[in-house]
Amino acid sequence: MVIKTATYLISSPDWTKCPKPDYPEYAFIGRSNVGKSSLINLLTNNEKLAKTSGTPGKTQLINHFEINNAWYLVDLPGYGFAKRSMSQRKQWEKMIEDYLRKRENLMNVFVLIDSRHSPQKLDIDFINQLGEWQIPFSLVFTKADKSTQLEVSRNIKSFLNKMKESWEFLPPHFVTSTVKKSGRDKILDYIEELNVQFRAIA
Ligand SMILES: Nc1nc2c(ncn2[C@@H]2O[C@H](COP(=O)(O)OP(=O)(O)OP(=O)(O)O)[C@@H](O)[C@H]2O)c(=O)[nH]1
Ligand SMILES: [Mg+2]
Repeated sequence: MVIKTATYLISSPDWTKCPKPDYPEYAFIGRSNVGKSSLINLLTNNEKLAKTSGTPGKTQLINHFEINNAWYLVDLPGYGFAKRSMSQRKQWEKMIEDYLRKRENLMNVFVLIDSRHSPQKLDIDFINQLGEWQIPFSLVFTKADKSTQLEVSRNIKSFLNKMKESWEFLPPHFVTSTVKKSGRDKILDYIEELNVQFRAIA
């Protein structure tokens, strides 16, 4: 898929303030600092579109971007950010749960996982929660440039093995690096397929 236009639309404190759900939508979520905003910039070929930072907790609201006047990308604040108070964490949970469960045009959630680490409980718990809510998702293993290929494939394998303990079918997965600019085409092709499905059911 060719990205012709990518524009920032709005940052919303909750799902009721989001744009009209008339386009298929794709949200990016994962641990703080895993690279959600950077991945959105890689996909859209625009390094300045979503705000990134070396310090976790940069993205705070539900950020909508409109692509090709046809679909939405959504940048979400990350989970597992240690410097948040309990009440901020509860607020995050409510905002995210409501958005994920109520957003009717949400076609897929991309859950980002840092490819440098072995399976983390926080990520597995979040994925199991998505399962309970029956929200379609796929996995993106990020920062593949930061370790060897062998290490990355080992971590992916053990993550998928961990998932097999509670999942009968495994979701699609992608591997990305914003430094090597890799993984972009496969994700965009996948989105394109889902856009076609959205048009068929709309
Ligand atoms: N080497 C490398 N660094 C990356 C990659 N993706 C992201 N980063 C870096 O990781 C840091 C965090 O990136 P962000 O895109 O801001 O992460 P985020 O998940 O949006 O973080 P929050 O909004 O705080 O939840 C930045 O310093 C990025 O430059 C990657 O593929 N490779
Ligand atoms: Mg961010």
